[in-house]
Amino acid sequence: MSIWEIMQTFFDAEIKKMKIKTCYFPLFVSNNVLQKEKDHIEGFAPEVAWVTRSGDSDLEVPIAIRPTSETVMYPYFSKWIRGHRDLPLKLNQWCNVVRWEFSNPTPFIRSREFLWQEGHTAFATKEEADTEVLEVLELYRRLYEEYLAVPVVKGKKSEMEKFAGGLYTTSVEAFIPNTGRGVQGATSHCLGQNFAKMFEINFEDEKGEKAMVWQNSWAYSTRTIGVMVMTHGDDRGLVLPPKVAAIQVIVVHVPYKDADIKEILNACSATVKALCDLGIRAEADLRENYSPGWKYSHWEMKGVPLRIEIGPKDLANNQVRAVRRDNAAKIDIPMDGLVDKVKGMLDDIQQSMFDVAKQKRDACVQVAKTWDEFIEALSQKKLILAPWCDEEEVEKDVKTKTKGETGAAKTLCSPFDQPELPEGTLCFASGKPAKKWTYWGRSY
Ligand code: 87F
Repeated sequence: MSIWEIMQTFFDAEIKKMKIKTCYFPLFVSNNVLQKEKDHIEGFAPEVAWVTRSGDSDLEVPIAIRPTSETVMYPYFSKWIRGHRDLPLKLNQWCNVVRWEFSNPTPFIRSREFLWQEGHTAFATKEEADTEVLEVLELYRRLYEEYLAVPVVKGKKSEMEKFAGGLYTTSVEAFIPNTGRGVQGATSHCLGQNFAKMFEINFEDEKGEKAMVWQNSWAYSTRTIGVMVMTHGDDRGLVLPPKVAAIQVIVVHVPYKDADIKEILNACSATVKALCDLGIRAEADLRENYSPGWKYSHWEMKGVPLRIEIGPKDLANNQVRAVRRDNAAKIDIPMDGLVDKVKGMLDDIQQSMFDVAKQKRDACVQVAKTWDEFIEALSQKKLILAPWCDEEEVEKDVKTKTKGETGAAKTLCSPFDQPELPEGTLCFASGKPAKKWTYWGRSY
């Protein structure tokens, strides 16, 4: 839970700078309002969970549990927005949602209940909405890259993969080299005026004329944690980036038969205090009923970025031994200047975890210019960058042709950062003129 809390603290402070207000709407959705969005939730309907009973009696009308809150919030947007001075209306709520997943629920990645933030905003102009979509997407990038040390690609979803209720969808996309799968990290949608029409969210503009609002919605969920775990974890367990680790440094005492244990314990406690005083999240594991070796594995499994061992020899030399979780490097650090040195090491771990993850991710990127290259790269679990004609029929066709036990290949996003597309480049799948470079792969 600390990981979530740390990310929440960062993100919440950032959106408050953007003047987004905190709100909370109910968990239960009446069938009535849910049906308002009928066209758009049609595809999602099987995932909606319903409360049908209380105690022994059936409810007169079943009540849905929110899978997302458009239908809960937008009736109020319609009431609250009257004139242009009521705009922009920018709200965010932190809550849980329920989606009854059938295919392969996976902890954190695809679970039936998850935590998220959902931002819902309304503007007088499309320009303001467009700007915010990208501002929020940049926060998602920072969350992944600066906090979770996970490299992501920012880009635009295809028409097939976008949120059907919106105008366009942007996302940050991660890739898991071990499984060769892409994973959508977070989305920031421009909804256009679709929901404004459905929910009658109108306002009187500066000229006194009736106008419709432009809306956005954006979310990241506890899936972020799953992506981080898969990116960094190894055979010994979790590996946590220091910035999100609840315990950044674990101090373990190493007793020897004849040594003065009191002195060692005191040194451990003093070390923890010195670190904590300067804002490092340090704790000591001074339990007598576990051996140092047992504790090492225990804290390694929990992903603690740095372990400090203090034994009689270290005391005699006025130093401690530090062991990094990410690369197992062992370093003796003099007691003098310990805190600064530890701070530096934590920064270094954070950076090096990102660098290693990026290097592994980049090594998986494969450019495919023809169908054969595409199929070959797919079989090698690559993150495929291919020139594409951007036609829905072609994406459908690729999906059909690549359907297998491990799922079909689909577009992940078209990166904002586009490599040069030379005149005359053809689509890898259709042979028509290519319009853009797009990332493809199997995904979670
Ligand atoms: C499942 C059941 C019912 C996704 C669902 O991405 C409805 C839905 O509307 C549904 N699964 N969606 C799309 C959610 C779109 C949008 N909502 C606000 C976001 C960001 C936060």
